[in-house]
Amino acid sequence: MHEALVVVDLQTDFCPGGALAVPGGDAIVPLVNRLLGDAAVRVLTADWHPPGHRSFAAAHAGKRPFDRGFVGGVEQVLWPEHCVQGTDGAAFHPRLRADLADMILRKGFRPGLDSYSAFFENDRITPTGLKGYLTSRGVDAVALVGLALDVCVAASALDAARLGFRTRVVLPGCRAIDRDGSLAKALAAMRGAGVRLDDGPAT
Ligand code: VGL
Ligand code: ZN
Repeated sequence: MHEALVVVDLQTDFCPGGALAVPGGDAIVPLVNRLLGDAAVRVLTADWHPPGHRSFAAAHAGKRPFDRGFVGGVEQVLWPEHCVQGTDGAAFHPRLRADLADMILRKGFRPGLDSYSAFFENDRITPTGLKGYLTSRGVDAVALVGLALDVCVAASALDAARLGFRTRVVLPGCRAIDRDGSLAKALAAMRGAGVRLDDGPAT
């Protein structure tokens, strides 16, 4: 059985200068490339929203980015417009070795529903297909890196653990948005779910 490396949303809009920049988001690229080179199964995910997606604050009258609102019946943060399908901001970071990917999984493409996890949409029911892909590749363990640690990486890790994959998050390969204590909360949730928080390879 194999471990898959899942690189979450390492896209231009989540890096400094992007529409929903994660502090230091681009600093993880060299380590992520190194891990990709060594991984048995290599998956990249991409946040991939249609214009006017309901997770954008601009799609809700009177709401501003980082206010809370309802998207597909789910209460969540409303975001600045980001990762719009086909735009430069939705492209992978230019130095990410996307050529090494076995599989590229797009998520968040349903106009009225958001998708943090690489495994399920935010309704917690609609699958992305990743579980089937990994299982059919003989994967029983998942290592995660990417952006943002406290949003999509954490949601993906929690689902991976819940689905029965041995799951670790390689912390130096991640960066967080960390608003209102979201990072501490995400780390506690992952620990509680049996996700290993890995300090990464010795440099
Ligand atoms: C993400 C906020 C909105 C992420 C995606 O990839 O962590 N965060 N959409
Ligand atoms: Zn998004």
